[in-house]
Order: sequence, then C-alpha cells, then structure tokens
Amino acid sequence: EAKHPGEKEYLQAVHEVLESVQEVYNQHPQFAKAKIIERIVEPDRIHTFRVDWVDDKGEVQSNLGYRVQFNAAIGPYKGGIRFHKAVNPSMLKFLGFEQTFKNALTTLPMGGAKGGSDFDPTGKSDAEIMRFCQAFMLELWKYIGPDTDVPAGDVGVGGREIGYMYGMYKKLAHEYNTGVLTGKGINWGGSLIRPEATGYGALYFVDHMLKKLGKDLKGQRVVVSGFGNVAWGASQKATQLGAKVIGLSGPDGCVEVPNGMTHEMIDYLLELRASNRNIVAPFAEKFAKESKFTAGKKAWTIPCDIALPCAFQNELDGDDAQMLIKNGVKLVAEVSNMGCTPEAIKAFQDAKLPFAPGKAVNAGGVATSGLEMTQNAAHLAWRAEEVDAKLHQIMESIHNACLKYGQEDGYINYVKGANIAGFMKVAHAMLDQGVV
Ligand code: AKG
Repeated sequence: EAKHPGEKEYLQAVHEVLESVQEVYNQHPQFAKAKIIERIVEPDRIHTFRVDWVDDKGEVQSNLGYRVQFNAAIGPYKGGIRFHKAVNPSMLKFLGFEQTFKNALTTLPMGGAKGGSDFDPTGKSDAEIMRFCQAFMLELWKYIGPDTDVPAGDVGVGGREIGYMYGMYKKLAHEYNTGVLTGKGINWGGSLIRPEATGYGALYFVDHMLKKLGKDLKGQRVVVSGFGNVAWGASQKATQLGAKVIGLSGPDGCVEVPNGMTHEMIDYLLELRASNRNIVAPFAEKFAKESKFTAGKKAWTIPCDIALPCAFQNELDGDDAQMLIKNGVKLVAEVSNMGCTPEAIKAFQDAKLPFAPGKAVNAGGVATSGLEMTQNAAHLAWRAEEVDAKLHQIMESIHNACLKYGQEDGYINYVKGANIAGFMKVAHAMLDQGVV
C-alpha cells in the first residue's frame, strides 16, 4: 500500500485476490520462492500518452491515454479500452489485474491488459468521437499487435469507436489487415455474438448457479443497472430464458417496469446509449404506460429475485446490499467489473446468498473476443450457433472452476473459487517461464 498511495480501486482488487489465494499460496512454497505474489500484482508496464484533438468549435482539447499491459504469462495482452471522465491509472490497473485472472478463467490463452482515456463521450458529436478515436490510435498503435496486445471495447467504447480506431490502425500499419482489435463490425472481421456475449455469458453463468440450487430463470424478477451493451445483452438473454427484467437504472435514477421489459424496450436501450446523453429518464417517457422513472434512486431499491450490476465498479455498496437482502433477493451476480464494494460482498456472503464476481460472470465477453481472434487468424467466420455453443461451454467450465476451488461447507464461495482458479493458472505459467 505504501507503494501505491491513493490507488483505491487497484488496492481493493488486489486485496480481494490475495485474501482468496492465501491458503493455496502457503501450500505451494515454490510460489513464495519465485516471489509470485510480488510480481503478479504489478503490471508488466504502463504506456501513458497525451491525446490532442480538435472539437467541433475548432478548440484544441487534450486528454490522457493509457495502455496497462498487465500480465502476458498465458498469452498476448488482451482487454478493453475505457473512455470515461474518471479514468486514471488506479482504475486501469484494477481492471488490468482483474482481466488477467478473468482471461485465465476463459480457458483460452490470453494475458491481461486494459487501456483507456479520461475523454468523456457524454454530449460529443459523432465527428468528435471519430477525431478522438483517431488521435487515440495515433499513439496506441505503437504498442499493440495481433499476437502481442489485442484491445477491445469497454465502458464508452462500442462498435462505432472500435470501427474508427481500427480504420486508423490500418492506415498507420500499412493496411496491415489483422484482428488487432476485437468487437469489430460483422462485415469487417468481427464475430457473430460478440456484441451480445458479455450479457449472454453472464446469464448462462447465472443459470448454472441456479441449477446448483435446483432452480431456473423462469419467472424470476431480474433488476439490472445501466443501459449499455452489457445490460442489453443480459436483459435479452434473461428474457429469452423466461425471466422478467423489471428494473434498470442510469446516473439520473431508476426505471421500474413491473410487467418486465419487452424485446422492443430492450432494443431501445442501445438507442438510448448511442444518444450519448447518459440518462435513463427518456426510457420512461417513451414507454410511459408500462414504466415509471424515479429520479435519484438506484435500481437496488426495487424488490427483485436476481440483482445484476451491469454498469460500473463499486456501483452496489453495503447499504444497497442490505436493502436487497431485506427485500428478499435470492442471487446476485456482478456483470460489471467489481460492481460490488467489499462491504456489499460481505453482506451477501454473511447472508449465505449465492454471489458471483465479475471476473467469472462477465468473462463471456472477452472469451468471445478470443473466439474472434481465432476466426481472424484462420481467415474465416463461424455461424452464430457455433460461437454461442462455444460460449456456453466456456461459461460452464468457468462455473466448474469456481466449484472446484470455492466449496465452503455447503456454501459455494464463487469469489474464492474464481480467484484461486485464475491465480493458479497464471502463477504456474509464471513459474514455468522462469524469472524474466
Ligand atoms: C472485459 O472483460 O472487461 C473487457 O474489457 C473485455 C474486452 C475484450 O473483449 O477484450
């Protein structure tokens, strides 16, 4: 902690993993000998750069850009790019650290990385977004490559931004047409199911959690936070599997949909997100008869069976957890990265509620990025059913990995299970490759 003053999110993520792996670490003296802990918690390197661009008024803007290359022990660096005004090294280090273990859980050979900028997309025009993405890539391209580091989208970076960045990369790299980014458009190297994969994978995981309890999704009341790509995919699959999505939220408040979202409503989420206004109130204006907006309230105030944080880190705190428990929640799964604070996780675990962490639940997104890399390398495209079937298998094996390491007297501690499973794979890869 003395080494990283003020890096709150990063220290939070590291603490959680170290607590989970303490026991197995002590059982493997070779880890201590090779100083695995000291090495695994630090990124391999961080690239920092300035991103200068000109806005629609002709004024010069300057942002900071980063690529945190965290760990490449099991494969090329892989992880998203986040554009959000609060982006800083602590946030990207926590995300890169989490990504390292998440990618290990996917069963695919991918190392961990994360990048981004403090650029705020809210209220920006399409032309501004394009100029910023191009300026960002003008620096980033030096550090990435299809077999070294493969970025993708994250908060504030979707298909449009990936397109603008990929276009610029190709110009800079002498039209080198490789899959250097994932989340590409379907007509230019993207994979079917990648847009849906984070949300779909999360629901496949939740389905396995429920099966363990002898239950399924039919009739369950689900609440999501956010209204981006992840909340969209999760809502779609939850509805397909028979659940009702009865609430969602944005920075401005929450929307209740007592009869559950229809497919029309779910698809409207993408339109709302693309408007770049970052508010959810227009949802309730558009679907005035079927929904109700409450300003300033979080989604977690809505009584539900299943709570799915789908927006941002630490978006569900200890008080929110108590409220959910009081209202009878039966299962909580983080679809956002580190969506719950440590106090919230403790409250769920103390109540013996099934709770699963983002690095397991949302790994379907990056796993499908891995499948996009495979298709690009082979110069072919798989059918949607093939990709979906592989996603299914991967989520099942992540669930099995959590079971293997997370059993605690009848309670499945998914946090511990996911952390140990991811850690063991990366730690052994580091041991095998020596001190480099
Ligand atoms: C995440 O899993 O949080 C990502 O950023 C995934 C990005 C990717 O598909 O590489």
